[in-house]
Amino acid sequence: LTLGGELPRAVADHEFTVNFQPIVDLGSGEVTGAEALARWHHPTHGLIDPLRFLEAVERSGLLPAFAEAILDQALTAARSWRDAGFDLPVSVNVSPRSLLDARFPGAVLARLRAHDLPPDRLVLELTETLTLSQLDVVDRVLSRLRDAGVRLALDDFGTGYSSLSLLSRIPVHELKIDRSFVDAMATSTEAAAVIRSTLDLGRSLQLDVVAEGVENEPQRHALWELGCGSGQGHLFARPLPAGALLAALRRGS
Ligand code: G
Ligand code: G
Ligand code: NA
Repeated sequence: LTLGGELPRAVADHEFTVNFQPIVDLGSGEVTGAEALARWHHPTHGLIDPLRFLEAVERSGLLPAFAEAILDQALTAARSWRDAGFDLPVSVNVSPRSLLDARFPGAVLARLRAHDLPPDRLVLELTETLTLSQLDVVDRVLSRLRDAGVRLALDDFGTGYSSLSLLSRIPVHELKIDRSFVDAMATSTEAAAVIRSTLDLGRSLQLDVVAEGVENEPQRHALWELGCGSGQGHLFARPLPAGALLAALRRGS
């Protein structure tokens, strides 16, 4: 990737934007939240997906500035929905490296105060790529956020090597079932078993469970029958700009 050299300009010129994918109640279809997904509006390459630039951002010294820009846009959106009468929590993806940065919790809590939002309106989505040797630092960072009332989710649950040991070390409020399992659940006994086990775990530990990548009605129905209350995916909506999501909320769709 040769885009790395352009990152300072991209941050300075606010070329990073965020789209929001609704999270819905799988029974009623009601929107119960939204996940912020970063995009790079590159002046000549157009819209670039995070998978093509996140690694470069994480390797650069610009991760704190990037993360703060994304968080700020996510909270601006949550504030605007709340002001319009839709009090939805917003979920923001966090790079593992941010969790090793002792300044991260303070920065997050300062942004919440700046937008005058209660901490429980923010869900931080963590991935399982954290290594156990880093857990002491990560634990301190996350405890500060959790104690302040910020909600934590384990993303792509079931795909990592350490899902269960991670869960025992880092208490979270929510598990997100990786879309690979939803995609395969109709044809793979193993995928369906992972989903059932995750839902059991969620019930035992009183965690919310959200299914990702729900693309069709049979998947929605099967998940609902298994006791999965929430989901997101193309069946409901693709990631949308904040204003378009608000318009959809106002239409009631
Ligand atoms: O929306 P899309 O399919 O392009 O997202 C690809 C991946 O990038 C997703 O797995 C998502 O978790 C990750 N991602 C999207 N936005 C952000 C972000 O703001 N920060 C981090 N760290 N990851 C993100
Ligand atoms: O796991 P994570 O939250 O990082 O993944 C979010 C990614 O999944 C985003 O890139 C988003 O665009 C993508 N996505 C969202 N809904 C669907 C879907 O229904 N099907 C597929 N294939 N991808 C989806
Ligand atoms: Na995510």
